Amino acid sequence: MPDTTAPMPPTERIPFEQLRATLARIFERHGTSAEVAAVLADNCAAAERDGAHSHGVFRIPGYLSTLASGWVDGRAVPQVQDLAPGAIAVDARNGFAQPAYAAARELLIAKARANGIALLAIRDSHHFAALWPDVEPLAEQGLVALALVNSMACVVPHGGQQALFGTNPIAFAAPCADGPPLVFDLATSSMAHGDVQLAARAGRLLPEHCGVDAGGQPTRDARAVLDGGALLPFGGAAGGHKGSALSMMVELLAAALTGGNFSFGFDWSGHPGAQTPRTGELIIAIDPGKTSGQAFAQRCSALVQAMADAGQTRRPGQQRQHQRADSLAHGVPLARDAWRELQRLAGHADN
Ligand code: NDP
Ligand code: PYC
Repeated sequence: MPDTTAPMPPTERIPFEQLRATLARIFERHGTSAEVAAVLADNCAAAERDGAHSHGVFRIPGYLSTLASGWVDGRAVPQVQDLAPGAIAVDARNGFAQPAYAAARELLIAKARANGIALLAIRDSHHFAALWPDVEPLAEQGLVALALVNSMACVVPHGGQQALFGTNPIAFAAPCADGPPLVFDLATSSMAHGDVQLAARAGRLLPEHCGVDAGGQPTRDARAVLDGGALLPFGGAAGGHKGSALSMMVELLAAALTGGNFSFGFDWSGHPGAQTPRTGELIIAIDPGKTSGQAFAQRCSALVQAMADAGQTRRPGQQRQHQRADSLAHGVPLARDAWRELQRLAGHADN
């Protein structure tokens, strides 16, 4: 919960394209190829534009320390394998997941349209970002899409004593008539790890039932969760078994099915500064036209209307859409110091 009594730091409004170009320059200056830099910059700038702060520019130091540690290959060239009419595999070769996805996205779309459904299994990849950018563009092209990625062992399975699962998000997107796609994107843990870091930085207490300290005792202290403690699956005291089951499913689909590591299955201790999990990602694309014709997007719209009629005043993805419109109209809001630091990292001479 934001501390509304704390003074707000001075902010600036940065044109989206300027932010994107600055981030691309930062990535390239710190060890990625130009191609990888462009993909990561698009992703990170889009998260900041949409107000997805846990995976916007806040992540830049983590990307850079990981690149400097040699844990990830910022120049990796992904290898795409066309496995079957409905299946593609990509070996990211210890590179980032998004360039691996970009290398196979058009093939995934073509296969989904030809067969009604297709899956893309990415292995040996690092995903350090929000997941909705992986599905929203597919829904904008009329496809239903689901993406799952596992991360690093920091979540205790329901009833367990030690961290095993990642924060393991699931993102879903569906085309919706007369509006943007319907999108949700959520960690299967009580909170995203990034939000715990943001809470620790701001000195904010976590909500109840989010985490435990190094001794396994419930705590609301974000620092205690980060320093040897762990998160719990989402669902709270009464429903933690449900979040835990979904997280288990993500481990199986994003790692076991793709050939990637489980969240507990990699050892980065030889790379001090490494922060990006080396795991896997699964993306499933479905052409609703094969089963429901054009009716799907209309049905989606009808469902959204029925939810509003039932009193749901905010649908998933709506806050991001609002923030996106504001950022595109007025510039992306960034704390002045953060923007200066990004310019310094980009090597811009006048800063
Ligand atoms: P949130 O809990 O902030 O949001 C989850 C979803 O619920 C969003 O689609 C959001 O829409 C929607 N939502 C939020 N509040 C409401 C509400 N009151 N009514 C209706 N819908 C609502 O997300 P998380 O903290 O779980 O995850 C944050 C990000 O972290 C995600 O993008 C996720 O992909 C990323 N992540 C990445 C990981 C990785 O390994 N790469 C690991 C874990 C998380 P809206 O977008 O409009 O707010
Ligand atoms: O916020 O939980 C998270 C996360 C893990 C990896 C990237 N983001």
